[in-house]
Amino acid sequence: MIETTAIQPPVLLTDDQVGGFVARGYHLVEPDFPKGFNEAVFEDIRRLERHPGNGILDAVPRLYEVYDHPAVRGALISLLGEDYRMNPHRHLHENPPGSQSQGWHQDGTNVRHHQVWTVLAMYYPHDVPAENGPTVVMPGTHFRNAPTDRLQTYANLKGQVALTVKAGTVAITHYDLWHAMSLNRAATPRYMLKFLFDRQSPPVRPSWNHSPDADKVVRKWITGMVGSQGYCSDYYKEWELRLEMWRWITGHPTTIPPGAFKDILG
Ligand SMILES: O=C(O)CCC(=O)C(=O)O
Ligand SMILES: [Fe+2]
Repeated sequence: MIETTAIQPPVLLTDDQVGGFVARGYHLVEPDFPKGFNEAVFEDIRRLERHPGNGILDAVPRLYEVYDHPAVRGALISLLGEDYRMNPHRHLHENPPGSQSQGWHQDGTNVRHHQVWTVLAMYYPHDVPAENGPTVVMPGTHFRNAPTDRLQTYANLKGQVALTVKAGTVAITHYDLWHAMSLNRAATPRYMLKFLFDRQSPPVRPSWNHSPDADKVVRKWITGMVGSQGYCSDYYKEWELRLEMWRWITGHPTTIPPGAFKDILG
């Protein structure tokens, strides 16, 4: 008899989680990898003799298990549709002890939009406490196309979030989200595997665990304060943009006239 390993069904996101992604521009997945898995990846990386560039998947084949995990696949299907693809560009980011922090930036070129075509999926094979040089993200900035030279002059931003994560976390971010590597004050390097995933076709219906009551659930994300803690006017200036993204990803190819969110969400 031939034994086959059953492929586990993907764990799709909820309306609340997709709403959170739309408003903040990122979502954290904490897959339940088998005991010892993250440690094994960590060891594989430490044993690499040279940086493999895009060859990291062949150099550390265990990484297939990260991106095939039902929780990771489910999140990617939810945000990019069932036919999403892994992009050939991927990179092992080492943040060595004593590093300088990186400037705020957006990856890719300055062709930005309010849709979800590409995400970064950053996997951390070990715990990343604050002193170990976490990736820092600025919630809500995937809606802001900032000149790269201007971004470089920004330092700590009110409301920035350091991704202090536990081993095995996969941080999925909108491709346009502002982010940066922070300085590593610890004695050990910080590793992060950055993989990109691309949507192949525009959404025609929600590809997550969607309920008919979704609009009630996401209203708090569309109109809630994201990013700066405390009053700032940007949060309501983004309402229309968030709604535009939410409508697009649920399969409504529509442009929202200014102020129309009240008619749509009640
Ligand atoms: O290493 C990190 O935390 C982020 C690195 C990064 O964003 C980059 O090099 O583009
Ligand atoms: Fe980056």
